Amino acid sequence: MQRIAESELIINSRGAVYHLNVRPDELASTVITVGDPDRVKEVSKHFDKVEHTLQHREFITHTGYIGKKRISVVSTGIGPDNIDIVLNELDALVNIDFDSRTIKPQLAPLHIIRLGTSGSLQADIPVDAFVVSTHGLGIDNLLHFYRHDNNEEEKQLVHAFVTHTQVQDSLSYPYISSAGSQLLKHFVQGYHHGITITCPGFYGPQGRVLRLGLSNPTFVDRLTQFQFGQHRITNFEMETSAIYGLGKMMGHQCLSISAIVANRVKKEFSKDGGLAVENLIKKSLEIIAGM
Ligand code: R1P
Ligand code: URA
Repeated sequence: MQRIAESELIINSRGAVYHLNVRPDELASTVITVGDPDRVKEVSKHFDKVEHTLQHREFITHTGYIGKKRISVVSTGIGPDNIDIVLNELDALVNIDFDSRTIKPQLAPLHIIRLGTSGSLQADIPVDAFVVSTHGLGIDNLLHFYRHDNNEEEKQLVHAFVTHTQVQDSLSYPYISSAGSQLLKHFVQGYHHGITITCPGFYGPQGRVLRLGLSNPTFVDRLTQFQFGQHRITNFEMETSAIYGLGKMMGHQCLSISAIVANRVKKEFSKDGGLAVENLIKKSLEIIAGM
Protein backbone atom coordinates (compact mmCIF):
# COMPACT_ATOMS: atom_id res chain seq x y z
CA MET A 1 0.00 0.00 0.00
CA GLN A 2 1.45 3.36 -1.04
CA ARG A 3 2.56 5.69 1.78
CA ILE A 4 1.07 9.22 1.56
CA ALA A 5 3.87 11.76 2.00
CA GLU A 6 4.08 14.41 4.76
CA SER A 7 3.59 17.17 2.14
CA GLU A 8 0.28 15.66 0.91
CA LEU A 9 -1.42 14.81 4.19
CA ILE A 10 -0.32 17.26 6.87
CA ILE A 11 -0.62 16.00 10.44
CA ASN A 12 0.23 18.38 13.30
CA SER A 13 2.16 17.66 16.51
CA ARG A 14 -1.10 16.67 18.25
CA GLY A 15 -1.63 13.92 15.66
CA ALA A 16 -4.48 15.97 14.18
CA VAL A 17 -5.19 16.74 10.53
CA TYR A 18 -3.79 20.18 9.66
CA HIS A 19 -6.68 22.55 8.83
CA LEU A 20 -9.38 21.02 11.03
CA ASN A 21 -7.03 20.26 13.97
CA VAL A 22 -9.07 17.11 14.66
CA ARG A 23 -7.66 13.66 15.52
CA PRO A 24 -9.32 10.47 14.23
CA ASP A 25 -10.67 9.59 17.69
CA GLU A 26 -12.22 13.09 18.02
CA LEU A 27 -14.60 12.75 15.04
CA ALA A 28 -18.03 11.09 15.08
CA SER A 29 -19.34 9.18 12.06
CA THR A 30 -22.29 11.61 11.83
CA VAL A 31 -20.96 15.06 10.90
CA ILE A 32 -23.02 18.24 10.69
CA THR A 33 -21.36 21.01 8.68
CA VAL A 34 -22.26 24.69 9.09
CA GLY A 35 -20.79 27.64 7.22
CA ASP A 36 -20.67 30.08 10.12
CA PRO A 37 -18.16 29.23 12.92
CA ASP A 38 -20.56 30.86 15.44
CA ARG A 39 -23.24 28.35 14.40
CA VAL A 40 -21.23 25.40 15.81
CA LYS A 41 -22.19 26.26 19.39
CA GLU A 42 -25.79 26.85 18.29
CA VAL A 43 -25.85 23.17 17.29
CA SER A 44 -23.80 21.74 20.16
CA LYS A 45 -25.87 23.58 22.81
CA HIS A 46 -28.50 20.91 22.05
CA PHE A 47 -26.03 18.07 22.83
CA ASP A 48 -26.45 16.21 26.15
CA LYS A 49 -22.66 16.12 26.48
CA VAL A 50 -19.77 17.78 24.58
CA GLU A 51 -16.59 15.64 24.53
CA HIS A 52 -14.23 17.67 22.31
CA THR A 53 -13.98 21.38 21.44
CA LEU A 54 -11.36 22.08 18.76
CA GLN A 55 -10.40 24.98 16.51
CA HIS A 56 -7.93 26.07 13.84
CA ARG A 57 -8.62 29.12 11.65
CA GLU A 58 -12.36 29.20 10.73
CA PHE A 59 -12.73 25.47 11.35
CA ILE A 60 -14.36 24.84 14.74
CA THR A 61 -15.37 21.30 15.74
CA HIS A 62 -17.52 20.19 18.66
CA THR A 63 -18.05 16.45 19.16
CA GLY A 64 -20.60 15.14 21.63
CA TYR A 65 -23.71 13.11 22.22
CA ILE A 66 -27.47 13.43 21.92
CA GLY A 67 -28.57 10.39 23.90
CA LYS A 68 -26.42 7.56 22.53
CA LYS A 69 -25.89 9.23 19.14
CA ARG A 70 -22.34 10.62 18.72
CA ILE A 71 -22.30 13.69 16.50
CA SER A 72 -19.60 16.13 15.36
CA VAL A 73 -20.44 19.64 14.18
CA VAL A 74 -17.79 21.34 12.03
CA SER A 75 -17.71 24.86 10.58
CA THR A 76 -16.57 25.04 6.97
CA GLY A 77 -16.48 28.79 6.35
CA ILE A 78 -17.82 29.93 3.00
CA GLY A 79 -17.48 28.41 -0.45
CA PRO A 80 -16.48 25.34 -2.48
CA ASP A 81 -12.75 25.95 -1.95
CA ASN A 82 -13.21 25.50 1.80
CA ILE A 83 -15.28 22.37 1.14
CA ASP A 84 -12.30 20.88 -0.73
CA ILE A 85 -10.33 21.15 2.53
CA VAL A 86 -13.08 20.00 4.88
CA LEU A 87 -14.26 16.98 2.85
CA ASN A 88 -10.72 15.73 2.14
CA GLU A 89 -9.73 16.07 5.80
CA LEU A 90 -12.94 14.45 7.14
CA ASP A 91 -12.36 11.56 4.74
CA ALA A 92 -8.70 11.27 5.74
CA LEU A 93 -9.72 11.10 9.42
CA VAL A 94 -11.74 7.92 8.82
CA ASN A 95 -10.15 6.31 5.78
CA ILE A 96 -6.39 6.91 6.14
CA ASP A 97 -4.28 5.31 8.87
CA PHE A 98 -2.35 8.26 10.33
CA ASP A 99 0.49 6.04 11.67
CA SER A 100 1.30 4.16 8.45
CA ARG A 101 -0.05 6.98 6.19
CA THR A 102 -1.81 4.39 4.03
CA ILE A 103 -5.43 4.04 2.92
CA LYS A 104 -7.29 1.67 5.23
CA PRO A 105 -8.38 -1.63 3.61
CA GLN A 106 -11.92 -1.21 4.98
CA LEU A 107 -13.42 2.19 4.09
CA ALA A 108 -15.86 3.85 6.53
CA PRO A 109 -18.81 5.84 5.22
CA LEU A 110 -19.65 9.09 7.05
CA HIS A 111 -23.05 10.73 7.25
CA ILE A 112 -22.41 14.40 6.39
CA ILE A 113 -25.32 16.84 6.78
CA ARG A 114 -24.99 20.54 5.94
CA LEU A 115 -27.25 22.89 7.93
CA GLY A 116 -26.92 26.21 6.11
CA THR A 117 -28.66 29.27 4.76
CA SER A 118 -29.73 29.93 1.20
CA GLY A 119 -31.61 32.16 -1.25
CA SER A 120 -34.90 30.91 -2.73
CA LEU A 121 -35.38 31.06 -6.50
CA GLN A 122 -39.10 30.25 -6.41
CA ALA A 123 -41.95 32.56 -5.34
CA ASP A 124 -43.72 29.67 -3.56
CA ILE A 125 -40.70 28.86 -1.33
CA PRO A 126 -40.83 31.74 1.16
CA VAL A 127 -38.25 33.13 3.55
CA ASP A 128 -37.90 31.01 6.71
CA ALA A 129 -38.85 27.81 4.80
CA PHE A 130 -36.49 24.79 4.75
CA VAL A 131 -35.10 23.24 1.55
CA VAL A 132 -33.44 19.84 1.13
CA SER A 133 -31.20 19.69 -1.93
CA THR A 134 -32.00 16.64 -4.07
CA HIS A 135 -29.05 17.66 -6.29
CA GLY A 136 -26.21 20.13 -6.12
CA LEU A 137 -25.55 21.74 -9.48
CA GLY A 138 -22.15 23.44 -9.39
CA ILE A 139 -21.27 26.50 -11.41
CA ASP A 140 -17.96 26.64 -9.50
CA ASN A 141 -15.15 24.54 -10.97
CA LEU A 142 -14.02 22.44 -7.96
CA LEU A 143 -15.05 19.00 -9.17
CA HIS A 144 -13.24 19.39 -12.49
CA PHE A 145 -9.92 18.98 -10.64
CA TYR A 146 -10.95 15.38 -9.83
CA ARG A 147 -11.69 12.41 -12.10
CA HIS A 148 -15.48 12.25 -11.98
CA ASP A 149 -18.41 11.11 -14.05
CA ASN A 150 -22.18 11.57 -14.27
CA ASN A 151 -24.85 9.04 -15.21
CA GLU A 152 -26.89 9.55 -18.40
CA GLU A 153 -29.79 11.39 -16.72
CA GLU A 154 -27.38 13.73 -14.93
CA LYS A 155 -25.54 14.45 -18.19
CA GLN A 156 -28.84 15.28 -19.90
CA LEU A 157 -29.88 17.54 -17.02
CA VAL A 158 -26.59 19.47 -17.17
CA HIS A 159 -26.86 19.74 -20.96
CA ALA A 160 -30.42 21.11 -20.68
CA PHE A 161 -29.20 23.56 -18.00
CA VAL A 162 -26.33 24.81 -20.18
CA THR A 163 -28.63 25.27 -23.17
CA HIS A 164 -31.26 27.06 -21.07
CA THR A 165 -28.92 29.40 -19.16
CA GLN A 166 -26.31 29.93 -21.92
CA VAL A 167 -23.52 29.69 -19.35
CA GLN A 168 -21.06 27.55 -21.29
CA ASP A 169 -19.14 30.28 -23.11
CA SER A 170 -17.95 32.30 -20.15
CA LEU A 171 -18.01 29.89 -17.18
CA SER A 172 -16.58 26.45 -16.45
CA TYR A 173 -18.86 23.58 -17.48
CA PRO A 174 -21.48 22.94 -14.72
CA TYR A 175 -21.45 19.65 -12.83
CA ILE A 176 -24.12 17.86 -10.83
CA SER A 177 -24.26 15.38 -7.98
CA SER A 178 -27.12 13.99 -5.93
CA ALA A 179 -28.03 13.70 -2.25
CA GLY A 180 -27.30 10.51 -0.31
CA SER A 181 -30.50 8.47 -0.65
CA GLN A 182 -30.13 6.91 2.84
CA LEU A 183 -30.36 10.42 4.36
CA LEU A 184 -32.81 12.10 1.96
CA LYS A 185 -35.71 9.79 2.88
CA HIS A 186 -35.68 11.00 6.53
CA PHE A 187 -36.17 14.69 5.66
CA VAL A 188 -39.55 14.99 3.89
CA GLN A 189 -42.30 16.44 6.13
CA GLY A 190 -41.79 20.19 6.49
CA TYR A 191 -38.99 20.41 3.92
CA HIS A 192 -39.19 21.55 0.26
CA HIS A 193 -37.10 19.44 -2.13
CA GLY A 194 -35.30 20.56 -5.30
CA ILE A 195 -32.09 21.27 -7.19
CA THR A 196 -29.68 23.65 -5.47
CA ILE A 197 -27.27 25.76 -7.52
CA THR A 198 -23.88 26.21 -5.87
CA CYS A 199 -22.17 29.48 -6.77
CA PRO A 200 -18.53 30.55 -6.39
CA GLY A 201 -19.64 33.91 -4.91
CA PHE A 202 -22.53 35.71 -3.20
CA TYR A 203 -22.84 38.84 -5.39
CA GLY A 204 -22.14 38.58 -9.15
CA PRO A 205 -22.43 34.77 -9.27
CA GLN A 206 -25.87 35.06 -7.60
CA GLY A 207 -26.94 37.95 -9.85
CA ARG A 208 -26.67 40.67 -7.17
CA VAL A 209 -25.84 44.11 -8.51
CA LEU A 210 -24.29 46.69 -6.20
CA ARG A 211 -21.85 48.73 -8.34
CA LEU A 212 -20.64 46.23 -10.94
CA GLY A 213 -22.49 45.08 -14.05
CA LEU A 214 -23.21 41.38 -14.72
CA SER A 215 -21.95 39.40 -17.73
CA ASN A 216 -25.25 37.46 -17.90
CA PRO A 217 -28.02 39.73 -16.48
CA THR A 218 -30.85 37.22 -17.14
CA PHE A 219 -29.06 34.34 -15.39
CA VAL A 220 -31.09 34.35 -12.14
CA ASP A 221 -34.44 34.55 -13.98
CA ARG A 222 -33.37 31.62 -16.13
CA LEU A 223 -32.57 29.58 -13.01
CA THR A 224 -36.11 30.22 -11.73
CA GLN A 225 -37.62 29.16 -15.07
CA PHE A 226 -35.51 26.00 -15.59
CA GLN A 227 -37.43 22.69 -15.77
CA PHE A 228 -36.10 19.19 -16.46
CA GLY A 229 -38.85 16.56 -16.19
CA GLN A 230 -40.16 16.97 -12.63
CA HIS A 231 -37.02 18.79 -11.52
CA ARG A 232 -36.80 22.53 -10.87
CA ILE A 233 -34.21 24.75 -9.22
CA THR A 234 -35.34 25.74 -5.73
CA ASN A 235 -32.43 27.74 -4.30
CA PHE A 236 -28.79 28.73 -4.42
CA GLU A 237 -25.92 28.92 -1.95
CA MET A 238 -22.19 28.19 -1.94
CA GLU A 239 -21.30 24.64 -0.75
CA THR A 240 -23.80 21.93 -1.72
CA SER A 241 -22.48 20.71 -5.10
CA ALA A 242 -18.94 20.48 -3.71
CA ILE A 243 -20.11 18.45 -0.69
CA TYR A 244 -22.27 16.15 -2.84
CA GLY A 245 -19.63 15.74 -5.57
CA LEU A 246 -16.65 14.99 -3.33
CA GLY A 247 -18.69 13.10 -0.73
CA LYS A 248 -20.16 10.74 -3.32
CA MET A 249 -16.77 10.00 -4.89
CA MET A 250 -15.41 9.20 -1.41
CA GLY A 251 -18.34 6.90 -0.58
CA HIS A 252 -20.04 9.08 2.06
CA GLN A 253 -23.77 9.80 2.44
CA CYS A 254 -24.32 13.57 2.18
CA LEU A 255 -27.31 15.85 2.57
CA SER A 256 -27.59 19.63 2.35
CA ILE A 257 -30.46 21.40 4.14
CA SER A 258 -30.96 25.15 4.06
CA ALA A 259 -33.05 27.73 5.87
CA ILE A 260 -34.22 30.25 3.27
CA VAL A 261 -33.14 33.73 4.36
CA ALA A 262 -33.71 35.57 1.03
CA ASN A 263 -36.37 35.19 -1.64
CA ARG A 264 -34.85 36.51 -4.86
CA VAL A 265 -38.10 36.41 -6.87
CA LYS A 266 -40.10 38.38 -4.30
CA LYS A 267 -37.07 40.49 -3.26
CA GLU A 268 -37.63 39.66 0.42
CA PHE A 269 -35.20 38.99 3.26
CA SER A 270 -36.06 37.13 6.47
CA LYS A 271 -36.98 39.41 9.39
CA ASP A 272 -35.13 37.02 11.74
CA GLY A 273 -32.68 34.78 9.90
CA GLY A 274 -31.18 33.68 13.22
CA LEU A 275 -34.53 32.28 14.34
CA ALA A 276 -35.02 30.49 11.00
CA VAL A 277 -31.63 28.81 11.44
CA GLU A 278 -32.40 27.93 15.07
CA ASN A 279 -35.69 26.31 13.95
CA LEU A 280 -33.85 24.39 11.21
CA ILE A 281 -31.25 23.14 13.71
CA LYS A 282 -33.89 21.97 16.24
CA LYS A 283 -36.09 20.21 13.68
CA SER A 284 -33.19 18.54 11.87
CA LEU A 285 -31.32 17.50 15.03
CA GLU A 286 -34.40 15.62 16.24
CA ILE A 287 -34.37 13.61 13.01
CA ILE A 288 -30.58 13.12 13.02
CA ALA A 289 -30.58 11.93 16.65
CA GLY A 290 -33.23 9.32 15.78
CA MET A 291 -31.57 7.98 12.59
C1 R1P B 1 -23.19 33.25 2.30
O1 R1P B 1 -23.77 34.23 3.10
C2 R1P B 1 -23.06 31.93 3.03
O2 R1P B 1 -24.35 31.52 3.50
C3 R1P B 1 -24.70 30.24 2.99
C4 R1P B 1 -23.86 30.13 1.74
O3 R1P B 1 -23.74 28.80 1.29
C5 R1P B 1 -22.56 30.81 2.12
O4 R1P B 1 -21.72 29.95 2.84
O5 R1P B 1 -24.50 29.15 3.88
P1 R1P B 1 -24.04 29.24 5.42
O6 R1P B 1 -25.03 30.12 6.13
O7 R1P B 1 -24.09 27.85 5.93
O8 R1P B 1 -22.64 29.81 5.46
N1 URA C 1 -26.61 32.34 1.16
C1 URA C 1 -26.38 32.53 -0.16
O1 URA C 1 -25.38 32.06 -0.69
N2 URA C 1 -27.27 33.26 -0.85
C2 URA C 1 -28.35 33.83 -0.30
O2 URA C 1 -29.10 34.52 -1.00
C3 URA C 1 -28.58 33.62 1.08
C4 URA C 1 -27.69 32.86 1.79
